[in-house]
Formats: sequence, structure tokens, C-alpha cells
Amino acid sequence: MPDQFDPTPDDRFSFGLWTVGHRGHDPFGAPTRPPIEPEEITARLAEVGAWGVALHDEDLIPYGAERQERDRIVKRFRDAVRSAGLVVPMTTVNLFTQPVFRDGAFTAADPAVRRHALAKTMAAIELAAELEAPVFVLWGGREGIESGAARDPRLALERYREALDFLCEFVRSQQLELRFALEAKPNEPRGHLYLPTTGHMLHFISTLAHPEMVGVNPEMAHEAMAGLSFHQAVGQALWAGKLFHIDLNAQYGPRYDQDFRFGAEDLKEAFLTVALLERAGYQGARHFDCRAYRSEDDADVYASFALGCMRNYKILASKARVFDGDPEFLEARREAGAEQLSEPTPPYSQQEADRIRAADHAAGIDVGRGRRHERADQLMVELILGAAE
Ligand code: GLT
Ligand code: MN
Ligand code: MN
Repeated sequence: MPDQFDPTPDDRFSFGLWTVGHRGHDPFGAPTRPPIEPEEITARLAEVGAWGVALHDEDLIPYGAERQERDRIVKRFRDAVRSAGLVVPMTTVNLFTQPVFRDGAFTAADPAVRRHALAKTMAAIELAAELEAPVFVLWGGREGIESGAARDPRLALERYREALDFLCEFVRSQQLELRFALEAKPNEPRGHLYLPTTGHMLHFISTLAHPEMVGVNPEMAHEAMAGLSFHQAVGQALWAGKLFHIDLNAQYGPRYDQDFRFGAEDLKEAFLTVALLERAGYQGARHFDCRAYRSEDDADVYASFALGCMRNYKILASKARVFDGDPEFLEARREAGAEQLSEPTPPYSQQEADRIRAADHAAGIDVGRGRRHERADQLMVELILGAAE
């Protein structure tokens, strides 16, 4: 039965062609689902209430395709997106599948590989422009190393920085509106990836010639692989004005990148993330970078998996409205100090420093009083469990 949690395009949910189109293969097993054409995937996404479809260059255009073939493929896909009533909120470039990138792309030792990576990315940026995608994700799947014996990481980072500066200039020269969103991951497929977390990415961006053109695309599973809290990473990205895109999914602790259905694991982190995005008025795509369990068939991929991601987001968003609006929750969070933290600390001046040093602040602090975080957390857990509405 359809209900208020069924998605509509107004919710701005999107999926990558590589997500719902994933055929269930893994390093140990062959595909369990048949291939589906991008146009068919697009139509099915529209049917289940999605708003957007995202893609890598190679999800659409085979590596090395001739110009004519490429143009024909792009036209067919654009027509399909238009007739499904969808948009393309993000595109990206695959710099990890082909053997030429075996030792990196922008950070490859071989300058020819680095130039090839730039050329492939510039072609993918042209595709982004044709599909009117406002965000271009860069995930450096091969930008890393197994053995530190082979590299000085400072040099790799310098080459990485040069690549981003080059690409920003290219976008400017084409007078495109496109913004880059950098996606971090701690490891896999390389033993160690450079810029392993969203926090690392945020610093890296500050070293670029055009930092205003570059933000982040944090992925829930990737932060969890590093043992980190996703909503803290999203919080830092929002605080820095850098949340240009987001990859929602689920992950059970630090292990291989599971890319599960959003809400399938760690509901607390999922809830806190949704609450934060909604509270912050995040306007970007609510993108799901995940894939159905290998055990499933194509009907499950749409009816249970894709719909499940979107419904879980909407259910959590409705609970977030209670969390942020209901007097009982507001009171509990006030008791836990949520409001107090919004009072700014005065900026430095000589008088202020003297005043702060002269007063006995500690005398007025009730050090024995509990800070009521248990109560706030328990109320939140009851809300998530459905006992507090
Ligand atoms: C790959 C990766 C994802 C990235 C995609 C964008 S590719 O599927 O696992 O996390 O977002 O390059
Ligand atoms: Mn992932
Ligand atoms: Mn991702």
C-alpha cells in the first residue's frame, strides 16, 4: 500500500547506474543478475519515484569507443532521461577499472598515465556538460599504494593537487558551472588510499588554486570503514560549506566496502545524518551509492532495495522532525546542553582576556551534575524504535 513515505521527485533521491545496475558480482563470484540497459534502468528508477540518475563515463560509453558511437549512445541516454522525467544530478569518471590505472591515475608515477587520466577526465567533463550535471565526483580508487617503499607520499599529493588545479582551470576555460566533489575512502581497492577520509579531503581542498570550485562527497560506508562517525564527517563538510554531494548507504563496521541499502545497518548514524541534513536545509541530491545483496533478483532491486533506501530516508526524516520540534525532545536536548553550545565564545581582545582571567569561572560550574546525555540518547533510540511518537 502506498503511504506518505513513498518517494516523489520532490524528495531529490538519486541512484547511480552502477548501483541499481550492479549485477551482484564480487571478487569471489560471478554475476547473479542479467545486464540491464541504462535507458531501462532510468525508466525503472522513475517508476519507483527517484528524481535523478548518476553515472560514470564507462557506465554509459565503453572505454575507447569511437566518437560517432559515443555520440549515438549519449543521445539515446539523454532522450531516455528526458522522457522518464529524470535529471542527471552528478556524473563522474572511472579512473580505476582499466589496467592502465594499475598504479594510480592522477598520482601514477608514469607521467603518461597522469596525462591519460586528465584526458579521460576532460572528456567525462564534456559528457557532464551535455547531460547538464551540476556536480562532478572524483573518487580516487587507485590513488594509493600497497607499499610505502615505492613512493614518497608528499610527491603523490603534489601530483594530486596539480591534477585538481588543472581540471578546475579546464572547467573555467569552458565556462561551465560544474563543481567538483571529492570522495574519500580509507582503502580498497588499494592497500592505502591517499586522502582516506572526508577530513583529509577538506584540508586538501584548502591547498587548491580554486578551492571554491571543490567540495566533498562523503560516503557513509567509507567513513565507517575508517571507524569514523558519518554524521560527524557530514557535519564538518556542512560547517565548511563543502557538502556538494552525498553518498548514502550502510556498512557494518570496519571491513570491506559493503555499500548496503541505506538504513540496513547502524540506524542511529543514519538517523543522525538525516536529521543533520534536514536541519541544515541541504539542497543537493540525496544520492544512494549502494547495491542490493547478491542473493536478490532484479525485481527485488527496485521493489525492496531502491524503494527501501528512499523510504528509510523519508521515515527517518519524519522522525527527525519530531526530534527537532517536539517539546519533550527539545527539553531533553536543552538539558543535555544543545542550546548552551550555540552561545558563542567572545573573540580575543586584551580586555576580554583580562576579564576571563580575573573571574573565577570554575566556582559557578556544577561539576557534580550529570550532563543528561543518556536521557537524550535514550529518547532518540525510542524514537527510532517507534516507541516515542
Ligand atoms: C565506486 C565506488 C563509489 C564511488 C563511485 C564513484 S565508483 O562504485 O565504490 O564509492 O562513489 O566513482
Ligand atoms: Mn562504497
Ligand atoms: Mn561512493
